[in-house]
Amino acid sequence: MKKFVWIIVAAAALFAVSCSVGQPAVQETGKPDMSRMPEDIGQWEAEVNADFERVIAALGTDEALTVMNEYDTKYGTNLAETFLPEINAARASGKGSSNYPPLTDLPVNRDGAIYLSGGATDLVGNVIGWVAPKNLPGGYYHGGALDLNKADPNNPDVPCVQTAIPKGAGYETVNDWRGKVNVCVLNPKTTLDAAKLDNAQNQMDYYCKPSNTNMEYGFFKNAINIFNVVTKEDMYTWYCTKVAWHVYNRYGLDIDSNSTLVDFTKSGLYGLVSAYYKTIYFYSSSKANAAINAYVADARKKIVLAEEIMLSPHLVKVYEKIRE
Ligand SMILES: [Ca+2]
Ligand SMILES: [Ca+2]
Repeated sequence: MKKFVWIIVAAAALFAVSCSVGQPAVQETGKPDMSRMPEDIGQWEAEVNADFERVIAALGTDEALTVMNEYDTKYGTNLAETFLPEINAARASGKGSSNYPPLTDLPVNRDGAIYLSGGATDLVGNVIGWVAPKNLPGGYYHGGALDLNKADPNNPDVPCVQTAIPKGAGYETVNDWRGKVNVCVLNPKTTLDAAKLDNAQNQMDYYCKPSNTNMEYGFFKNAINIFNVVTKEDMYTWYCTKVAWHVYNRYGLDIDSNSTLVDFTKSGLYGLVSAYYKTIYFYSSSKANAAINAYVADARKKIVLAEEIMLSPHLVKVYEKIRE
């Protein structure tokens, strides 16, 4: 009888040890036990962080889908389903070359005009395509600002639109823009001071000129770290709409409307961020939602996206072609 009691005590002790070590508890299926709060929050968050970092590192690579499927299987999320269209779109296309006829009526007549483009078949395999929310007709995510003094009416292949290219800040040509799927042109609503605008464009030229390569293309600092969104004020990491914003910022106008009409929940970035917080705070939906909302509020201020520029009160739409 005494021996039997000892066995029970030993079994209970073993059970207690197995419960307190190795959190989060792993079920027989190999999945973490997400039916109750993790006992060791620090260890749980470290594990999720490590798995999520793998997802982020795989974005834009051939492994992305596999890594997302693994994450989904482990945590019950649906990253792969959410991002499959984004990944396929990024794979299917080349850089901004559509099969549509060139937009020969594209206006090139106003210094400082903002050009925006969008359209699924025009999605370049870069970050901005899935970061940008696309709520408005046109699905705009790409942008640039025209320096009319650089344009040549007789040569549409002259670099004159300040935007971002693989080296960071750079130029696109009129022909580049004529070939895009969906395009709109926004002019400054008021007459700008020509000399002041030229000065702002010349300052931006310092970064856009081909010889300046001391910079990088990107939306996040340190590769694709979604928790380190590059600020508008940063002068090293460039994406297209940030270049256009800088021209106007130097002039003295803030064309980032931060309009609440731009719904960040309609972006790939939001999908990633919410999947992350819903995993790490699976035990508290209010904690997860608070973290997601805080991220969006912070990102909205730091980021300047095409739709935010489109809704700027400083600009007025003078041309638009939506072909898909
Ligand atoms: Ca100019
Ligand atoms: Ca913004």
